[in-house]
Amino acid sequence: MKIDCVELLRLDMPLVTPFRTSFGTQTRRDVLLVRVVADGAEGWGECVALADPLYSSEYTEAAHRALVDQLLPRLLALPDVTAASVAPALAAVHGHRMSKAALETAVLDAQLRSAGMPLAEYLGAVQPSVSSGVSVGIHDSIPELLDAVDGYLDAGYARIKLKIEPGWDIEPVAAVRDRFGDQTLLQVDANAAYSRNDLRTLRVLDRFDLLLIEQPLPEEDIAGHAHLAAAGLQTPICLDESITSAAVAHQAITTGACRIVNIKPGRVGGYLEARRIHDVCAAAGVPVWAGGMLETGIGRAANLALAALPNFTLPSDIAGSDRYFRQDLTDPFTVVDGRIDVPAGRGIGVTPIPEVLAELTVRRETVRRAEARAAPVPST
Ligand code: NPQ
Ligand code: MG
Repeated sequence: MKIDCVELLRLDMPLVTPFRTSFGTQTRRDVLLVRVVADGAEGWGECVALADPLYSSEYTEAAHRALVDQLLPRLLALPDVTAASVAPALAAVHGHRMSKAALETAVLDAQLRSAGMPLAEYLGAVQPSVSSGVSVGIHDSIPELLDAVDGYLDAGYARIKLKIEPGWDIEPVAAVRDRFGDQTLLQVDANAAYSRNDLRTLRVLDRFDLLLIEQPLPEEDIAGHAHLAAAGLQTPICLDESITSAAVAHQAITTGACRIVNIKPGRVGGYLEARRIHDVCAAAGVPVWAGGMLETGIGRAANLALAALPNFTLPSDIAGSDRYFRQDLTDPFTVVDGRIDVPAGRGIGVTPIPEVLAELTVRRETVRRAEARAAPVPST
């Protein structure tokens, strides 16, 4: 394809309820969308970076700049672009995986819309719907947490994930087990809030038959996770922040750092690398599940396609639209009997609702082919 222009859109979306994790409380979503126009087709990608660099080093404003200053000039210099050519064209730029992922996804969406193929089919999906779990933030009190979990179980979610941090771990997990029983699928996510010295606390969590404990230690400390496992932590360790590529996933698995992998396409540079991680894990007998970054319907649609691959055997962090937004950007995704349907349309299968997009958009920037190259000296 020949890319005509790329549009970056910034949206400000209020969350239905504040979302507190070990790194802070979020009340709004600062969204960056990438829209690619190529050969008359359009494609959409959502950048999952947060407004501040608290989950990872990337953040929305930096992602926007990286796209305009570094990534788009490299991509638009190519005469012919396919999704497979995006990562190689951007490989010289270190990091910035969330920006790269958004751009690659938009190109892939445009390509698949032109070809008339759903993303799920392209990726190798084997299920028409995906098991939906919900991520439950840190609350001010145990009764408030139990009310929230009660509501999500009523809504049909197949699994509960509790966000934890030192001081909010054993008590909330014990309270949820006590109130909702041993049959509830339950796991925890620390977002790197613990240290190797916290083995004693983490071992207490072993008593609660958790599906997994997600990213207890810092992103860089992959060896520390292997150390925890070797020191006798029984609950499977799942890595999220640490897994930045298929090569890192392979290393983490072979060194005993994790027995389960959370896959977020944004974190690893796109859906093509995400599929490679799926394959590496499948070959090693390591189950995977789809993470979530409070995406709008645009990011959620693509995540659903990936989560329908065969080795996604644990419930996803892909919740219904109403978990996070009163008004989603696309037709809302809904949980029915604990599952969400994978979009069946071409490409990612959804587009923004024009009126909603117009209402939520706070900034837009268009980069055209000629502008993306070094500006030519005007001739007289
Ligand atoms: C995780 N997500 O698995 C992330 C991290 C996360 C669903 O738990 C605003 C936007 C706040 C995205 C907080 C879930 C967020 C965010 C946490 C993502 O670690
Ligand atoms: Mg996580």
